[in-house]
Amino acid sequence: MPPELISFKLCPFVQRSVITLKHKGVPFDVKYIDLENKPDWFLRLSPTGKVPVLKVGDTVLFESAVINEYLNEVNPPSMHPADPLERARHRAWIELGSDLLGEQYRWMIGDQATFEKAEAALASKLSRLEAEVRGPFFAGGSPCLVDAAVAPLLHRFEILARHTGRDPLSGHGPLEIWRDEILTWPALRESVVPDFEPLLVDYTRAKSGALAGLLR
Ligand SMILES: N[C@@H](CCC(=O)N[C@@H](CS)C(=O)NCC(=O)O)C(=O)O
Repeated sequence: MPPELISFKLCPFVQRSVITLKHKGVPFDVKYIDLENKPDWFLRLSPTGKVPVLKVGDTVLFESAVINEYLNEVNPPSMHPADPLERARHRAWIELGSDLLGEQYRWMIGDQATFEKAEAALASKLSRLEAEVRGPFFAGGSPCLVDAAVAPLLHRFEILARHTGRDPLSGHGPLEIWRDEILTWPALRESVVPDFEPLLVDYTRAKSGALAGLLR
């Protein structure tokens, strides 16, 4: 039986796991849920009440970074470095990727004060990330788990920049090069539903934050 991914169409954490599944060519089933109205079966399954959840037989996995580690281990070749220290360093940057997704969400939906605070935090953390990117992918010529973890962030910035004129990646040259490479990655292109872009824009507009005011 293929693994089953419990998903929400706009969740960047789910997207991380879809990218890994697609990159590794693993067949899987998807079940979408409404996060505003979580079904009882989902709440029984998920200890955090959050997506993604990956069901492998009767085993329930949660937390996108953990799901990706599992998928990577059972579907070689590995998207992690062989050296333990280097692997640990990659995991640290995956953690920063999670933190950046939180900042991006606050930037996307927050009121003016929240938006400005998030934008300042993004500028500082993106500068640190920028210094680590070897290019064109995070660690060189082929995608690794850091790419899978950060791709949803770069993808959303690219879409929202086209619709608002506001781009936190602007001026971070290595990140712009990385984003452009990520956008051509087949696993990224196949990781979202076909109407992802209008859904993301509508979601941003509906939240009525400072960024929604810049939508054109
Ligand atoms: N640390 C979690 C974060 C997952 C997460 O925040 N998922 C959001 C959707 S993008 C969610 O399910 N939110 C529902 C809720 O918090 O009630 C992971 O990496 O999987």
